[in-house]
Amino acid sequence: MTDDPLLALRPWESPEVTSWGRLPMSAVDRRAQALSLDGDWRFQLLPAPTAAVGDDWTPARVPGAWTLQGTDDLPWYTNVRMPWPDFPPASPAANPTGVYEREFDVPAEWAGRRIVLQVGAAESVLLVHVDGRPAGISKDSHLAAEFDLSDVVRPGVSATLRLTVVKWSDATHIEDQDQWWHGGITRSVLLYATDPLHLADVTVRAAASGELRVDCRVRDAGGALPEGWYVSGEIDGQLLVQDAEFDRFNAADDRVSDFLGEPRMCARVPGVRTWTAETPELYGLTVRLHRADGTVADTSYRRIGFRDVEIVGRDLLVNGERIYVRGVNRHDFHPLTGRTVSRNDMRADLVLLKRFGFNAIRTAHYPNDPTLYDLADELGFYVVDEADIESHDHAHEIADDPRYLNAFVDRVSRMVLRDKNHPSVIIWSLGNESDYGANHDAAAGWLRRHDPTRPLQYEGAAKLGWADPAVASDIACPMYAPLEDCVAHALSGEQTKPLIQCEYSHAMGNSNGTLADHWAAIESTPGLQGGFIWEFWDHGILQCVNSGRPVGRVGAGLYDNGVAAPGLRWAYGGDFGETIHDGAFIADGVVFPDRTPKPVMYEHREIAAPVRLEAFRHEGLVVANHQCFRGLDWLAGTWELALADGRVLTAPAELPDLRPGETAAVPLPFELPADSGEAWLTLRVTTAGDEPWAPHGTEICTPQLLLRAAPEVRETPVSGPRVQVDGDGLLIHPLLTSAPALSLWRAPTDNDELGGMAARWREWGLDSLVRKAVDVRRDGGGVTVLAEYAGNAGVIRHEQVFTPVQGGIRVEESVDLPDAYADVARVGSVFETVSGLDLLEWYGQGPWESYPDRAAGAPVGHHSAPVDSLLTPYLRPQESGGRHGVRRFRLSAPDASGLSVVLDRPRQVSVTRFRADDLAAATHHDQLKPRPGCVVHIDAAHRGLGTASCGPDTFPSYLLQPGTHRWAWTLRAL
Ligand code: IPT
Repeated sequence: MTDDPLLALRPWESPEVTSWGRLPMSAVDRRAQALSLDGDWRFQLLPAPTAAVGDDWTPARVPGAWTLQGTDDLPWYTNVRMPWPDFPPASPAANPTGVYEREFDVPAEWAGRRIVLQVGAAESVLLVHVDGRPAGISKDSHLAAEFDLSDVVRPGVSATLRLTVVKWSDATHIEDQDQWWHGGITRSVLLYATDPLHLADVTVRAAASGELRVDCRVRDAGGALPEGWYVSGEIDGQLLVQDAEFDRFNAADDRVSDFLGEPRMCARVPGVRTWTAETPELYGLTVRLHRADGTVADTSYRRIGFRDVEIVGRDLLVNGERIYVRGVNRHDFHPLTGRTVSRNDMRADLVLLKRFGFNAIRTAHYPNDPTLYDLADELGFYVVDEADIESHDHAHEIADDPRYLNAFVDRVSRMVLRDKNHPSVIIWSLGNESDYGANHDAAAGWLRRHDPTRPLQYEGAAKLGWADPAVASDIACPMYAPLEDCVAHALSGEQTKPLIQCEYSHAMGNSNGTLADHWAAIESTPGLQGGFIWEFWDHGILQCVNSGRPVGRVGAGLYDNGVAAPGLRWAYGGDFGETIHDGAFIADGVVFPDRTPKPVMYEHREIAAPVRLEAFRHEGLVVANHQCFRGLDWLAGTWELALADGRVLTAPAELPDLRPGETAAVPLPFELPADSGEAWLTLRVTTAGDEPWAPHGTEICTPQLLLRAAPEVRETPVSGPRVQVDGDGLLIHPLLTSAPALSLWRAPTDNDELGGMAARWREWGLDSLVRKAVDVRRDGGGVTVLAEYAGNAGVIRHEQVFTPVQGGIRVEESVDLPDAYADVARVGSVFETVSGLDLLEWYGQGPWESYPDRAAGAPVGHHSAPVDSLLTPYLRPQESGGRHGVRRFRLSAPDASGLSVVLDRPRQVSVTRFRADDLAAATHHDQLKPRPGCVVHIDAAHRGLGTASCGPDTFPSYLLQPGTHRWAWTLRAL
């Protein structure tokens, strides 16, 4: 038994206890007036909350996770499964408990003031003691907890603060999000003082009309409010007026007591500049609370935005306009510090997202760091703010469990109270993956009453019926719904709510196939308004390979461009010795753990392009403004004409003056040179001036049009020199170390593995086909080779015809794929080159990686890159580095020797240092050993990527059919 009353309550196994001694959440931001208690604290990790605290202290960083700071309690990754078997509300007896202690000085000038401690976030139960006396309890791991310490500290005297953080609890069952499990105090700890007479809360309603309403909640620490206090306010210099009608109404209402500390102020801002994600116009609002003598007792300052959000019919409107939601799901994440993220890092996240065309964030799956919302207001993002409720593993039991009712309402209401004044927040979310029950309806009831100005959504409710008016979701917000179901719903005549997928296009590994198809449908189907890609980050934790421990502390130069330095690697599930875990499912973001964009980011950037190009008959173009609120004046353009013969012509572009949604015809900027073959026109669009998120000259998009198609590539056979093959009919060539052979396999992507395709390919033996030459025939200088590959679902016949052509060898290939091999990874040739060929130059799509169903963001042009840079280092090695639509390429050494390949038509090509087997055998990049030569794949056809690791596979049009495939290419020495 313990004599500590907080421990005696055993709050880690009492879902009804959400807090004790905690102040109500408030939107008044005290960060600017606070003393920081961040830094190194005394720390010890106990095996259980009831274990005795000893004398053995080590320093621990606050804010931070102890799981990343050298303790033996390491990060642990599970998705849906709880890391332990206990049934809610129980938690395991072995329960790491961090005890943090430090002294702090209470300034002498705080005498007579109200002194408040704020703990930014603690996982998952926080117990507060000051000088050994209990001061409070809090749960709700991703929102701040405040405690009034006025009665327990003495100004001018120092005090000892102990924060005890219990890692596992009843609350863990509703914090079962798909992320690493950590323990610690993950956001800042602050101390501030106010006058006893203070602004307990300020609620702002600022409409696009310029109407402003500010509701204040005034309280006095002593209880009764003193005589004669009043409030005043101003917005960018304009004074607010107290709403006399509101006061009169309240005074006449006998339900309102004499204690009326709730004044309302109003203003009308003429010619208001409205807030949207495209035009994030902010105004400074100051609210002052005065004593009777006019002196100021308390002040609240915040930036606000004037905007409306409403649902009309099945459209979500911002300021009366239908918007597109180009969203991403975002966790608070950092590869060194876990869920502790600095302002600079959050800003960098948002700047990157803006530059790649995103305009919306879902704070998956808990309220993100408060600074994120300030930055979203400032840089312009629509935010779906999500409450910290995910009971995934025990969803059904908990949704109706009255013991958790309090926690549901607590978490939703505290989020709303904190974030209600942010213009960026346009939708509230009740949480994620928690089934649907009475606890949700209770929280929704509170929310609708408290904030009728925003819609709410909840996927678990919406899935009971996308059009059902009775469920707690104003948005049809499915996750990973097949596109055809979304389109069918929009066309059904039954749709009543905007359809915006809360998660779609799962970015695990080499993924996000069909993103462009989704957006083609969204932009052409009334009722579809977008969605949130899953997700922003790959949650790789930087790990020392030798010690197996996380690096943990921020230091320069540890990682770069998606690849960890030698001796380090990006850890995923299982790498910290977790007994149960979900492996690389934690690495499913559009950026690497160091925020390097994956190729899908360029795909997204183009899909979201604010300026588009269309062909206009034969003599002109149509330029279109695809924004909702802005003209094109913030953009500049350059025309670029890429000709197949290698020439690139440029000319400055004059962007037409277009309002949102308008189009204009413009003349062709170039006369097409005769005889230059295929011709592509690109409009390179950059920022004309400095944007808060992009300096002048930042590339925004590169819309492209084909002006003239390519003539067919023809080669004329010549006599001699004879093509050389060995006894097995394998090509002998001085530049090749391995002759061109049939390839039907790729190192499985995460989608291939989790979607079941890879297992099928292995079953068919496609990963280890053995070649047998059955016929080698000479015909003049050429050779025809027929080979058979004995797969487990039938023999595959492959023919190669080698013909001498001017300066090289023409290779014509065909393969007959029996019907049993429906849906293989690729059909093509693979060969390997001598070492030293380190530069790839190609004419085709690029410069970044592209695949058949993810090729909208890689313009056709003349590209080059070092071979060593071509593989994309997805955390778990897999097929990557492919380039789509390649017409020809050269591989060269520094002395300009090397080889060139001309393809019969645009093909998928990849050049890396790795065989498919090498990639498939490795679990992490530090295990890969680059081969000295190049491994070259030329694919007649390559399967789309899809998103089957979570969600739909690629579309049938991107699958490979059985039957005969033919392709041809010409190999020359340079
Ligand atoms: C869905 C989750 O909401 C999200 O947190 C993440 O796990 C994502 O999938 C996949 O990475 S839930 C899934 C079981 C549909």
